[in-house]
Amino acid sequence: MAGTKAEVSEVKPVPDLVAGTKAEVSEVKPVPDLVAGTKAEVSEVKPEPSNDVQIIRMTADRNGYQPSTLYVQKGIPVKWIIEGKAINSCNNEIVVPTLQIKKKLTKGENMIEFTPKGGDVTFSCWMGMIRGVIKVVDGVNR
Ligand SMILES: [Cu+2]
Repeated sequence: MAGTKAEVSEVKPVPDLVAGTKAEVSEVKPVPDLVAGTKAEVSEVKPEPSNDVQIIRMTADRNGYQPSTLYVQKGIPVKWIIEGKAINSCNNEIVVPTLQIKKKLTKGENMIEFTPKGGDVTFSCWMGMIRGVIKVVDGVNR
């Protein structure tokens, strides 16, 4: 009956845990459920997804406008919230040529609303010293 090897397969070799040879084992992290309302502070760069509006946040402080590169999805209205953390003589007015906007910034939240039609939206302080760009992309789920 060739039954002599019945129990052999229960003895499994233990892989050597030689230092440095373990690879990729610990990289599998559980993906948190995206239950509505539980997402918090994930990224300042990508908009919070929504069917009818996308919100991007940026701060103005003594380092300039941060982040200086933001992403929005084409065709969906944007609420661009600029948190005035430290307003000074440099950052106190933002200029967005493609939107024909010049906006004085104040401490606290400032908001610019627009709908990206395609083409990146560059901006700067009124002096042109500190600069940034809103990249308009077809899809932000990257
Ligand atoms: Cu400036």
